[in-house]
Amino acid sequence: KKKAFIFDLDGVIVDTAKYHYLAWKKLADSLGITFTHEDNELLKGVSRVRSLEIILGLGNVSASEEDKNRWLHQKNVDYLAYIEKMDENEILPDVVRVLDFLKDYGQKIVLGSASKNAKPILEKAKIINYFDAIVDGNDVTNAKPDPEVFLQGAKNAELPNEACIVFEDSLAGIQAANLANMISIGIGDATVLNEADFCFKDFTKMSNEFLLDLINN
Ligand code: B16
Ligand code: MG
Repeated sequence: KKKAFIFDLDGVIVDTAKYHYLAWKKLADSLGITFTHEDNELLKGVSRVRSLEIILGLGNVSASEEDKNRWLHQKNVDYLAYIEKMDENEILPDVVRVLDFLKDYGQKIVLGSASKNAKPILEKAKIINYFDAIVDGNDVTNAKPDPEVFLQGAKNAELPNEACIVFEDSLAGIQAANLANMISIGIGDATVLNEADFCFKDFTKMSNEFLLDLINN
């Protein structure tokens, strides 16, 4: 059967969370806000604007719109400097095996990411050509757990929501997939992603037989 497999980007295809962290950390330091790796977990799958609000909240800092916009801009400039050097070596293990398998079976491959930098990242990783549709932070107004990004993905793939399978590393993303009536597959820690229909530590743990079951059922 024809299904659409919707991939989140950060944490599913590539590990850009470390670069987001470094860029946010620089800003937090400059504002005298303590920002740890643990705090960074709160930002996974969360939009850029919302991430800044969370960080300012950690330090009880209030700021004008003008300051916030300047900081958002600077964070992105710093983040872009990190991803500038990215290449296909940063694709997470077995992602390409899964993409190839799905392509071989004639399945649709879609990106559903909150990032406004998704396209350049897919280009640098040299996998943009796998995607039949790309929906990212530039296309949606409502952030996950709102299902907008995945609903738009299904629409662009011209398939009903029930024929979509979502791979996500954030709980907000799993909730968004569930709200969209799609099959939700967590990539990461099953105790965190406890609302997912299925969960795998990473793609190396996901067999071709499992993928075939998703295609056929
Ligand atoms: P940008 P995903 C999300 O990507 C990240 O997980 C999140 O940490 C980030 O703040 C967000 O993209 C926005 O990214 O600043 O590049 O627009 O996991 O939905 O692929
Ligand atoms: Mg993610």
